[in-house]
Amino acid sequence: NAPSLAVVGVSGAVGQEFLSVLADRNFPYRSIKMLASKRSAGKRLTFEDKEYIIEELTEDSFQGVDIALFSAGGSISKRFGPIAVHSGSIVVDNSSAFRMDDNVPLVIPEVNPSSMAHIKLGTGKGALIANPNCSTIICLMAATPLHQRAKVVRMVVSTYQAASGAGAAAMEELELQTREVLEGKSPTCNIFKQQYAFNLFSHNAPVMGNGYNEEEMKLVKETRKIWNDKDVKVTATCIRVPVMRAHAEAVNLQFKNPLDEDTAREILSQAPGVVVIDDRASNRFPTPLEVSNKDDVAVGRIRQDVSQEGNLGLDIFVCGDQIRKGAALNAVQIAEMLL
Ligand code: 2RA
Repeated sequence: NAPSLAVVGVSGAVGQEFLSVLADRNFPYRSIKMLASKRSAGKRLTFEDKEYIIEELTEDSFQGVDIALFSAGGSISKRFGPIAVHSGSIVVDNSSAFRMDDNVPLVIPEVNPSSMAHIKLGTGKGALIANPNCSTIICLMAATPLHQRAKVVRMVVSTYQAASGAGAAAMEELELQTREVLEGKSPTCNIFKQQYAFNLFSHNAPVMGNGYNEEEMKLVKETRKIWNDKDVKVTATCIRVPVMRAHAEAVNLQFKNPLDEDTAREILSQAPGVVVIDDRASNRFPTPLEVSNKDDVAVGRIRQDVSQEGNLGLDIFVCGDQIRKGAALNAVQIAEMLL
């Protein structure tokens, strides 16, 4: 029979999108718990014509819960993920807390479904499944079908990341700053200590000793884990841009075997969860606005890399909704694989 669900972090942007995606996809459930911090506990919300009261997340929240969708930050996942697993729940965690744990599958359903094949509902045995970082999901949705055909040996990614990746408050501040600047006022800078409207800046994740920020190293490490390929060379530059909820990424691929752009375009047009927007004549290519609130990742600017010989290089441009396929949709698709 249908599983019992819990949504942890239900008040956040991704938490709300979990509910939208569950409803859109008619995900079957016999019950659903809305869990959040003390601050949100007690508030009411309506989901699928039924009213719920948001409950405070506690160590007892997971009794009888079959699948728990988490998106409440790494510290909440670290503390309550294992408790939920111990209660017998299968946790799909959107935080980075467990992504690189050897015994935790890091899953994009269209890319590496077999990595979670050993995890079954109804055994009473809990488990942890990690949702990859949004920029990783969006990139690999397009890069993987090409990798499977011609084997990527090096990938260079430049991201143009939306405000939503920094949370609902960042989206609100971007809108506020935009109004303020247009009205000639000085911008309110609470989330990012610099002007965001009409500006762009290196991703706000902490910068590490090697000069990369954590967002860039997630792309490097998560790609290797998801592709199960410790040798693939990946480098990335992640930039925050004044766009609301969809990431854009320029991806350069170097292959072991030749891959021409027409074959690449054909592969991508058949790829699940991907739509090709690649109209050179009218200069029409993927844009963040066009993919916002949509499930599919859009890919275009598919062209041979002129710096590589013999069709061993390809450049593409990818856009995907950060909150949907970058987080909530991917997590719900993982949950669907458990049904
Ligand atoms: C960002 N990847 O876009 C992060 C969100 N988890 O900042």
